[in-house]
Amino acid sequence: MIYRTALSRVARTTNVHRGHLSRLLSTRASTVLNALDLTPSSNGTISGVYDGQWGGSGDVLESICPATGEVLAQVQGASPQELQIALEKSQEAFEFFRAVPAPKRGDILRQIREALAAKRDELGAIVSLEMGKIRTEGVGEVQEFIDIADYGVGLSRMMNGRVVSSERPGHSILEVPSPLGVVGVLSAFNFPVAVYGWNLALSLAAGNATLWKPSPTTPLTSIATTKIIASVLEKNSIPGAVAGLVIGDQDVGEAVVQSELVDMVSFTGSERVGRQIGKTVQSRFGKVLLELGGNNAVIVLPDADLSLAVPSTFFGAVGTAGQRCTSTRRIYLHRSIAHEFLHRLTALYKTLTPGDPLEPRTLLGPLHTKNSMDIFSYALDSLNSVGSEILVGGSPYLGSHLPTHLREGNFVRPTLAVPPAEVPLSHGIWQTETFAPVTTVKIFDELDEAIEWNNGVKQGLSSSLWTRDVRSVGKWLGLGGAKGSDCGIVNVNVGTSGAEIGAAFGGNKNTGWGRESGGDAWKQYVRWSAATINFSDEAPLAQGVSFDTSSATS
Ligand code: UN1
Repeated sequence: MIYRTALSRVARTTNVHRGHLSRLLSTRASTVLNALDLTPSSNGTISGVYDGQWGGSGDVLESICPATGEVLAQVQGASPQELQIALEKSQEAFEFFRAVPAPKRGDILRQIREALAAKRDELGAIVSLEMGKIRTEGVGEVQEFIDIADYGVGLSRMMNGRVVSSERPGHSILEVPSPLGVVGVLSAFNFPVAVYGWNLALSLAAGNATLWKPSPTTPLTSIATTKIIASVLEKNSIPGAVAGLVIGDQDVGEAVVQSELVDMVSFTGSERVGRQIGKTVQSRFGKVLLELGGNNAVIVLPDADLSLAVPSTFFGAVGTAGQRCTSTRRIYLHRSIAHEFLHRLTALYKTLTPGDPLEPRTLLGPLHTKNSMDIFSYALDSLNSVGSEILVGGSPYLGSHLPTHLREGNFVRPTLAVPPAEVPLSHGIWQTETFAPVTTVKIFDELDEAIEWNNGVKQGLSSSLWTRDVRSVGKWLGLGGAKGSDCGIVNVNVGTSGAEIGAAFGGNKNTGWGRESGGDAWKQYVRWSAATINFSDEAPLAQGVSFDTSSATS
């Protein structure tokens, strides 16, 4: 219940530390930071490097609260030399950890799961404070880490290879998974806990060392998370570099991507950066796992249950202030229900009011950065330039429209827009992923047409169909070779966002083809070898090849 207390004292400030850079922090923020032991050292900064020991002598990054504009802390990231040491320690940690039996690694993960669960609300609060998502979603993403940790504990006893029949007598073939090495995780601001959790849980169960380079704008969340994990590793005498942390800007990320010491790079972020990372890692024949842009569509058929479809689409479009990779960007409505659907949806939009993400009743938090505000404004300019009808929203909140303590926050009005029917699908309005709550609407007459629009963008992450008709469902899922959605996530009567951890998560096409989280995603975190074993007294060749050496030796 730290939030209520924090809010009631929001105007008060406390002196958070004693160093020469001492400054005042609001009680709202210091309550959240103190609960996670995030206190600056004597030079006024918080250490942003962990490789078994905490350090950080590189660039100083500021963590800024998106709701209030308050500087929450200064974090000192990795210098080039510290990064090199962290990479080497990751390698050493891997050499140790690979020999720990997988179920024992699972036991470590179970303890990490327990430690995270014990701090779930506190970690959720730092996510809300630093990233800006509302409280239930902040806690929800810590829950997502807990869930995938459970999954990883189970996996640690099930990461099995196979025995394959050989065509040769007295032979057998094994497919053997072995730990991969060092996995570099470059995560994005929008899921500063869960996406790292997806990677760490699988990587750790598989016997790897993981080095995390989080978004430079959510450093406190990553430090708090790493502290919890480090305490478990240290208690079990496991090298801390099994779950290392290097905070920094682009240069630190690039160094991780380029390093031959990193066997796999798992990157979540923009298509532009992902394309570059893919090339760089490929050029040194490393493995790469990409989770890039989404441009997710909802299709609503005449027989859809609108009492479910409308609120679910509302959450998909405005939840996390439109900053999920899986957020709903496009809504395709059948002509017969379009009017009713939009009437109900705009009514819901109009109930939204901006608020402090730490306050339990808030549904609309801020955008993460000022840059996100520019992205929002740019999208609106494009929509207006083609003469779109703005059904609701259409502008940022001015400071004077906001409660006093949120005046510096990055708040915008979630927007629903209907571009003119003649604007082609190839237009940037339809093709560009806008990482903000801007959703475009179009009317269709035939499901095939709507599926074509769904598939007619470069990205291929998530998609939803609302219907009760099994024939439409079969087509949408592409059953029997039907031309359905080409996305990695193809939902029916469920919104585009909010996937559970059980299935593999990821997208096709420009979304990067990566798969994280559940399903068979773990198979990417190991190296596979095929081992043919001959336990006979003959040495025949496969495919009946005869290579007669008798004349050569006679
Ligand atoms: C992301 O936006 O990068 O499916 C991840 C969802 C969440 C994860 C989103 N479970 O919306």
